[in-house]
Amino acid sequence: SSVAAIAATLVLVLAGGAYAANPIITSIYTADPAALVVGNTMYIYSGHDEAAPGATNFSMRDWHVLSSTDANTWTDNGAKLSIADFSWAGADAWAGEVEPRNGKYYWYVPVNGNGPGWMDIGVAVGDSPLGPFHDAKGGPLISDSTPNSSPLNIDPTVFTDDDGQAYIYWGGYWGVRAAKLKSNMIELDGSVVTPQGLTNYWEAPWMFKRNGVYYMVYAANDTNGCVTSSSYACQRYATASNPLGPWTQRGVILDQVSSTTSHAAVVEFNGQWYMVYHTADAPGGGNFRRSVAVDKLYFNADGTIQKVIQTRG
Ligand code: FUB
Repeated sequence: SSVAAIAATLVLVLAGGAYAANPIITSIYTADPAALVVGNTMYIYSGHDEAAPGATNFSMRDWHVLSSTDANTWTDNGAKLSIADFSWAGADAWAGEVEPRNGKYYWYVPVNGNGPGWMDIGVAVGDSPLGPFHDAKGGPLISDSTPNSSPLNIDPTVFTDDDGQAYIYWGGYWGVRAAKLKSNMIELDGSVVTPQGLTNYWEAPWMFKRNGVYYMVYAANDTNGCVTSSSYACQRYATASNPLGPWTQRGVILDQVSSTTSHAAVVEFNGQWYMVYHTADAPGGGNFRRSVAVDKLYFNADGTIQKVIQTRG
């Protein structure tokens, strides 16, 4: 009833969890958000779902940049990077992330590299958070030379430590990998390692540091208190005292969402922490027609993270 709806809204407002309008953009379907704060603006680098209603697979060809100065009202700045920007790629503009360095913005993206394997990771570079961006390498940063090899080279997340060393983490479908990046941000530095302790890892790593602690947020698909079916995913997080681990898994911070996939970013903006993620909640939405949502995230005094309350509608 409308009385119940008003009461539910009041409860959320009083709990401090109310949030204006999820999904944040409904003019297109958006997915796989990565957040970046530059000055007074939060940018979300998002995928773009173009699958037809009822489709049974992804149709993703470009990435959009969303922006806001209050984490409440969002602008879609349009497609700022596309498969067509990588001459060596042909499809599958999956989950990317932007990392700044020396006044440039490096956009790491998984794409179908048209090689013997399936997914490669490329990197584009631009002079501003909104680009324009162009292929920084002319070929993959990480390539898949083996058909159907596991883990897939998808979902890169890049983190720069206080000493200036940058790290890249990636991988989905049973595995995560990590490596150092050279200061040019477009070459791996040293060997690829397998981080330990990211229990039930499935895909979508997101790395950040707070009060000297390294945090890894990731999609997990275990049915042990996390999801109702392994077709779905929740967001777990782990902490470490070293950027390459080993990690200690700390719990679930986002329950299963309405889409089968779950992909999140955690960011501090104007003194408030947020989780940015996706759901199937938009009108006409679905597993391949997803939409980005934003909700507040809270830390406990001991550095652990409270479960995010999904505000819907
Ligand atoms: O959007 C395509 C894939 O689905 C992403 O790479 C994964 O993180 C999952 O969201």
